[in-house]
Amino acid sequence: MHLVERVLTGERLALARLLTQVENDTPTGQAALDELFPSGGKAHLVGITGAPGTGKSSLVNQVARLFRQPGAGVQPAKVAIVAVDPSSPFTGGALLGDRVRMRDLAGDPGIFIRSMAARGALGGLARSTAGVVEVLDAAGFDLILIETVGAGQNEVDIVRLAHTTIVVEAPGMGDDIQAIKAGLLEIADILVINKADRPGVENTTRALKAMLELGRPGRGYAGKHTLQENEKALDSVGESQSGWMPPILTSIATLGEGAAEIVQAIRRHGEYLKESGEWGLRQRERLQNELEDLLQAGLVARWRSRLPDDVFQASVDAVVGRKISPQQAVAKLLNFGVNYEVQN
Ligand SMILES: Nc1nc2c(ncn2[C@@H]2O[C@H](COP(=O)(O)OP(=O)(O)OP(=O)(O)O)[C@@H](O)[C@H]2O)c(=O)[nH]1
Ligand SMILES: [Mg+2]
Repeated sequence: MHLVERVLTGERLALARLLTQVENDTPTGQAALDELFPSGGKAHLVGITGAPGTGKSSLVNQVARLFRQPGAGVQPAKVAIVAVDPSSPFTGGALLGDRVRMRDLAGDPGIFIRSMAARGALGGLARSTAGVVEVLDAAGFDLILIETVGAGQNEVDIVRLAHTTIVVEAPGMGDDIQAIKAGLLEIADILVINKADRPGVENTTRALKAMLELGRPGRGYAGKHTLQENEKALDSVGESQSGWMPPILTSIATLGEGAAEIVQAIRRHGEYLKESGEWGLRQRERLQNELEDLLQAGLVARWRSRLPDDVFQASVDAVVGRKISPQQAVAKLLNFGVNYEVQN
């Protein structure tokens, strides 16, 4: 049977093989993405990010486990975990740790774990992660947890994939809260202070609240960061303009404490997105960005392939010789493209 069909029937080995093709951006992978695309767009994509070692993997493990427990008559969700390793020197070893920690989930046929490795140019990782997530979505996973270290633009791009973004902090940052990337806080839908068994939880909570209120003034966030307070606000979705207020939750991932509240918050946020129409908006924005990126890359590649290299090099020479500015060179080259098109 064809690889894509085998993936759609839930064959794990076929899925793993296909993900490798997609990750490596092979023709097989590209064709499969085209074929699978109509089957996607159903999964709840949840990004988990935060500084190295804050307990993201431990939390992902707990959350996945809870989603797999059958609720009252409800079929447990099929969960995929994508661990993105930005291959920085200090996370190199952590990936191995993740595998060991997640091993207890591995026997469950409703859970699929995939580690991604950084490859190629910047943006490449975000793109291949998007492809991998697209395949998992089409393959019928209801919940896709994407773990990435919140370190830079590349990670923010990965997080942009998600419907729901969880930012994980650990206490002890206290007053030194600037250590948290303000950009990460802005994209947080749910904040988790993990390692709540350590001192300094109150300080961190206070600092996070202050930062959230600074970043989103006048939207009624003051003090309302418990899930219960959010529930009340959510009941009035549609009536009020207050929107979603990121709850600040605490957890001890190593003991599983607080995981149930995180699961509840993920579910509520998913409902909020759907009720408010933001789910569709986010989806549309993401696909539009993807379309624009691809269009740009495609146009440049096509145009460049038609431009004889000696013509390009002559322009480089002219710029290097300060005869014309880069701007003038580009104008000339673009014109050349037009003339070339007309002549041929
Ligand atoms: N004391 C305490 N330790 C924890 C808690 N959660 C995780 N840890 C420990 O913190 C270390 C890092 O946990 P991970 O889950 O690997 O953290 P991570 O954020 O995924 O780490 P990277 O992927 O390397 O960024 C491990 O030794 C965990 O056992 C917690 O709630 N309390
Ligand atoms: Mg990890």
